[in-house]
Amino acid sequence: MENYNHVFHDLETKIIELVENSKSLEELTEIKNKYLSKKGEFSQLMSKIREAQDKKAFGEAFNNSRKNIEEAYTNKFNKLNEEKLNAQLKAEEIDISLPGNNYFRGSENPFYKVKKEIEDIFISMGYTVETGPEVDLDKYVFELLNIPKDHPARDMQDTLYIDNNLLLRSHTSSIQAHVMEEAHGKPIKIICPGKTYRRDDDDMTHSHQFAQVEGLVIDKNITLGDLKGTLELFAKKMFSKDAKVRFRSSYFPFTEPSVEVDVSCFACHGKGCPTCKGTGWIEILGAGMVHPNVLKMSGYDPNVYSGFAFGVGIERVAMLRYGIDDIRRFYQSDIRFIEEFNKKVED
Ligand code: FA5
Repeated sequence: MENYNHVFHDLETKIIELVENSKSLEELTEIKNKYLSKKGEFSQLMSKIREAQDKKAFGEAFNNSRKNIEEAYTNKFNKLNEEKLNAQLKAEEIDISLPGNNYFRGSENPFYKVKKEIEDIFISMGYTVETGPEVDLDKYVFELLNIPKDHPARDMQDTLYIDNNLLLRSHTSSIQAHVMEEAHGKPIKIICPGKTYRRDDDDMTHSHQFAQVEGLVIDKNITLGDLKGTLELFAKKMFSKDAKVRFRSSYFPFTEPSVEVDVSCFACHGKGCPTCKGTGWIEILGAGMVHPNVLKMSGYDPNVYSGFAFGVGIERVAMLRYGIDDIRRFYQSDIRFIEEFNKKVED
C-alpha cells in the first residue's frame, strides 16, 4: 500500500502551527475558512486523488491529516474560549474586600421623642390631638381665658406683639379657647402640643421659646379628683413609678382651683442643686379646674358642665425623662449631644 502522507505533511504542519499560534477565536475562524472550508486550501488537496494510484491509501492519508488538524483546532478553540471566559469573569469580578459606603444616620432630637411620648400617653387615655395658630389674637391668648385687658396676669406671660391685637401665643391654652368656641357646648377631651413664646430670661430651665402640651377635658361631673388621677398616671408613665409628684395650690385666671405640679429633681434626687435652684423640685405643670367664667364665655353652662385643664412644658419633661441638665441644649443643634442621647436610649 502506497504512503501519501507526504502530500499533506507540509500543509498540515503549517496549519497546525498557525492554529497553535493564533491569538484569538476570530483569528482561528479565519484559519478555518482559509484552509479547512470546502473550498479551503487543505480541502482542495483532496482533488489530487484523481492522480493517485491507490485511492484508498490517499483517502486514508487525507483523513489522518485532517483529523490531526481538527484535533489541534478543537484544542486551541477550547483553550481560547476558556481564556476569553476567564477574562470576562475577571472583568466582572466584585471585590468584596472593599469597605462599604458609610451613610450618616441622623438622630431624633430628644424633644421630639418626648413630644411623641406625651401624645401617646394621652392618646392611650382617649384624648385627641389638636393644634392652633402660633400667632394669635389677644381674644384667644387672654380674653377668653378670663384675662381681660389690664389684668396683672398678663405680665406673667409677657410676650411679643405683632400689633395691639395680635401676638405670639404665650401658652397653648389659646388652643383650648379655639376648640371650646368650635365645640358649641359639646364635651371635649383633647391635648394641644405646640410652640410658645415669652419674654423670659434664658437660663438652665427657662427659654424665651419653648413648647407646651395643653390638656382639656370638659364634660358633666368632671372633678379635681379626675385631674389628680390623670396627672399622677401621666407622671408615673412618663418618668417612673418612683418619680415623686408634688401638687401645690396656685393661681391661674382661667382655672379655679389651680395647682402647680412639680416632679422631684433628676440631678440631685431632691437634695437641692443648681438645676432645681436648690429646691429639689422642678416645675413641669400648671393645672386646675376650668374657671366658670371661661366655661360661660365659650357657651358652656357651668351649672351643668365642669372640666379640668393643664399645661405641661415639653422640654422640662424631656429634661427629667433623660437627665438633660440645660434646656438650651435642645436648641443648639449640637450633633454630639443628640448622638449621645440616642446611645443612652438604645442601651
Ligand atoms: C401656663 O402656661 C398655663 N397656661 C398652664 C395651664 C394650662 C394652667 C391650663 C392651668 C390650666 P405656666 O406659666 O406655669 O402655665 O407654664 C406651664 C409650664 O410650661 C411650666 O410648668 C413649665 O413646665 C413650662 N414653662 C413655662 N415657662 C417656661 C420657660 N420659659 N421655659 C421652659 N418651660 C417653661
